[in-house]
Amino acid sequence: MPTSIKTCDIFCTVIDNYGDLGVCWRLARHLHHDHALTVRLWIDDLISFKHLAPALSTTQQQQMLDGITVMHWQPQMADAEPGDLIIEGFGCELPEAFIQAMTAQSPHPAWVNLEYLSAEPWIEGCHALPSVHAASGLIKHFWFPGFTPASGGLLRSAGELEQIHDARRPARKCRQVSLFSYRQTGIGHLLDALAADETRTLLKVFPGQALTDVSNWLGRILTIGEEVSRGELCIRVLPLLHHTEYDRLLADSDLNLVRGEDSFVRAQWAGNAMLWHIYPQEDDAHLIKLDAWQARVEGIAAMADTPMPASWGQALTAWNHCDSRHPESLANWCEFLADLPAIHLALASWRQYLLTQPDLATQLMRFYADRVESRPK
Ligand code: TRH
Repeated sequence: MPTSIKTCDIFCTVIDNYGDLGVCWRLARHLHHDHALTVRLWIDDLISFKHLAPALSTTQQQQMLDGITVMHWQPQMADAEPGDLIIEGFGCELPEAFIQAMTAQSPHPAWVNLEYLSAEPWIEGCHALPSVHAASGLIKHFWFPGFTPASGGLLRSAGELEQIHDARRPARKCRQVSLFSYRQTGIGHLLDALAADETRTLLKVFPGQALTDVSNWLGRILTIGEEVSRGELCIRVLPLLHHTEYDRLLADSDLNLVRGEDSFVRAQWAGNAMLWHIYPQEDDAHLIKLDAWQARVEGIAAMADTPMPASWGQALTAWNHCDSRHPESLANWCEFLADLPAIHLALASWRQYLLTQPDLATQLMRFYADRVESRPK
């Protein structure tokens, strides 16, 4: 292990959607801007990446973006000297030649496998466990991001929190809602409630499955830039924004409907009312993760004397069960909308609790600093 960590390689493959990419891109920036590391980010799909970072060129093998060296990771990768810290995003499997180069290096680089975020208690027992890589004999550690001090933490940077703070606007008459979700067959119930509500709502929807669902409800296909009203609901289609702009939009909304992993975490830092559409897994494994997170939020909100209204849990259930056994009518959307101020307070307490814990990049740097310092000299 190096005596101190100055350089880092992050590897990421894009399977579907933007989450893995979004998390790795954010982590790269935090390690560079907050911890002064020189970071190389290896991405196999620059076309997807360009949706989140419009300044990116999709044809260059190597380019600088926001202080990070972005490498197009192709099957035949050029020889590269490994950095001090190697992060394998979500078990993406490092190239054989790169592992050989790590083995040849003295001392060996620190090697981390970044896992998916979960609120389940078992991750605390697995977080930071070492494992010996069979072929090379190198040690790698499993890093489990989470919501408790015994987990690997959440991605957060002081700069991002400042931007969120600056993006908040004083109370307005028109409610602002952002929508970024997976397929939602039950979304019509929420849209009906918003259209019939006393308060006017501006719903900002992003391209993808959510836009298809909203278009189905309207009975016409919407395209980027369009704006349509039904009753008190005005729907505006936005293009995908780059990370900073998206974070600001979440901070400036009264309700964020988010999904996956990275937008889910960003909405928690925004601290406004939110619902999470969790990435659906086979055998409903995701519902256990959903329940674990809900229980943690409700527990902290109750302890802080800002109890979470029952309508939030009901809406969360309906939002995530709309294709299976549970009927969408489980949610009383009118009650949910009326409860938004109390839901906001409960989530503000949850945010406060999360802020007491060190962020993921800081924890990662401390973990290796402690290990290096405690080695026999
Ligand atoms: O795209 P996702 O559905 O990603 C998912 C999850 O990460 C899931 O855990 C993983 O297994 C699966 O991918 C493969 O949702 P997520 O995680 O919110 O990622 C979206 C990224 O897009 C996030 O970094 C925020 C970003 N984004 C923007 O930058 N601008 C935008 O306008 C929007 C709507 C999103």
